[in-house]
Amino acid sequence: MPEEPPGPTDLRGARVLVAGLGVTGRAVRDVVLARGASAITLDARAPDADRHADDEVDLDSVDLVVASPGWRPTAPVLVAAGRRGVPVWSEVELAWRLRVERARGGGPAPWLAVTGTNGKTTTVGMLAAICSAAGLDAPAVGNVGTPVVEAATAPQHDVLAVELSSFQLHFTASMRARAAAVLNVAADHLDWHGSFEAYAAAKARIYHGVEVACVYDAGDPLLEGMVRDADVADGARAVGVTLGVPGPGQLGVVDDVLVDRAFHLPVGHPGRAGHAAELATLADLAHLAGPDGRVAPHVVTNALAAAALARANDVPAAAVGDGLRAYLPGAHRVEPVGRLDGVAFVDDSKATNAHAAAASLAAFAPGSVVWVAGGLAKGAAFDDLVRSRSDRLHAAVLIGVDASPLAQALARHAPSIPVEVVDPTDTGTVMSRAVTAARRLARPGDTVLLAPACASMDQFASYADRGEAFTAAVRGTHPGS
Ligand code: UMA
Repeated sequence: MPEEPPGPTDLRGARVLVAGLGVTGRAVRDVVLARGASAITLDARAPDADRHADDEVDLDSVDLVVASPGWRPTAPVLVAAGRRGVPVWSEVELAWRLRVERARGGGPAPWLAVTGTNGKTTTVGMLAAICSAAGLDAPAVGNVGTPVVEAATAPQHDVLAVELSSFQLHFTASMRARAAAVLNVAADHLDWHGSFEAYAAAKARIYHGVEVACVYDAGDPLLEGMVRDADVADGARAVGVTLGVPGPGQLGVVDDVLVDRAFHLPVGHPGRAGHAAELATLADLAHLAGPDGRVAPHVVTNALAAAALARANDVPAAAVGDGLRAYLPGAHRVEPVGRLDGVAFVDDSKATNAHAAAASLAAFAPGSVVWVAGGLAKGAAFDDLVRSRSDRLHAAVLIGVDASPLAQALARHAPSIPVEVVDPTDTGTVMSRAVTAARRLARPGDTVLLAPACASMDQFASYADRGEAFTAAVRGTHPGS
């Protein structure tokens, strides 16, 4: 089993440095104070933080650092803490250690954990809906928005559907999920992690100590290797999901039916090999179909992963279809936001990396997309994305501080399409100028698609803020439009 990191779990009297005072840091501060610790908050920008620069912190009077996900491991205060032997935990590590008994009894709520470059928010949403359909109090928490530490210290929950980013996993060591899934791993956040290998290693941490099932895409050798190498509890199983007919021990699809050959009968049952449980049909996902009326393959994979995690927590098969029908995706995920002069406008601001933008572009007809892209590139390259999706593009409008890697990829792999670069200097009007440029380039029948392939933080507070600016510009409600 993975080693527990050193540090106090009983926080009474502990002096905790809370690095970051955003959504995570505020929850961390409240919880540690409630547990009898003292807290010093450090944030370069939040005006109400106790300290605003690393050198204002006296590490001699700190027993524990809890780092928000946006903090890179190379931040000087984290490096200095590590050097002095002061433990550095993620908020997820803290949450795991402070879990409380469930009100309904039976120990703390188990965690069903999901990571992956793309699809994790959808998957925890589906998972929470499936568990709720089975009568469980099962919130979707973590990277999706609610800090894990808030949910883990609230006794009313029966099970937690936990979305974990690679940032959150980096400083997490003692978590042992009941079941965990890595959906996919594509290059992202390389500026934070330093390399693809380090990013993948952070994702693989989710499997450490898993009790019941490590869920993975059966067609992905990288994920299969992660599962093979994971140090799990005795009896934990590897459960692959596939869009094809599932093998023994897998979940998959047979004739439009999502079926379970992993959890349908106990291991060792004589009828196990010859049977499967029906979980749901593709019709249960019809409300999630893309603009072309098809349910995209990655949506089915997400549903299978969510089903596998729920089934690992003994959720009955019938709840899967009920939950999937009840699941509604959040805003800013391939969301149609308006139509002007025969041109559709679609907000997929949640496509914050090349992999997600590729999935988004694939849903549109060839030559029909005016692509609004750009932002903070996070060290990524866009050649594969543009090469594989150039057939979808009619034109491109580039926003953000990192326009040049995208512009170069377009010049190399889609030289004939017109590209307009929006001057990034006036942040307040960037989206209305982008929408104006896109309208000029679009022909009736085209779609203006915001699928930036980049993070939003260069010019917006979040991907949601970026999507809202796009919607406001389309609807003419933006002050700059
Ligand atoms: N800060 C510093 N110095 C630093 C870095 C940050 O002072 O070196 C400060 C910032 O001024 C800010 C605070 O730290 O006030 C922000 O902390 P944060 O960036 O960790 O953000 P939170 O508000 O705590 O939100 C985080 C997640 N953000 C990131 O991972 C960047 C949220 O995910 C998550 O919903 C929330 O915790 C609750 O778990 C957002 C995200 O963009 C949606 N996630 C990435 C993604 O999905 O791709 C990983």
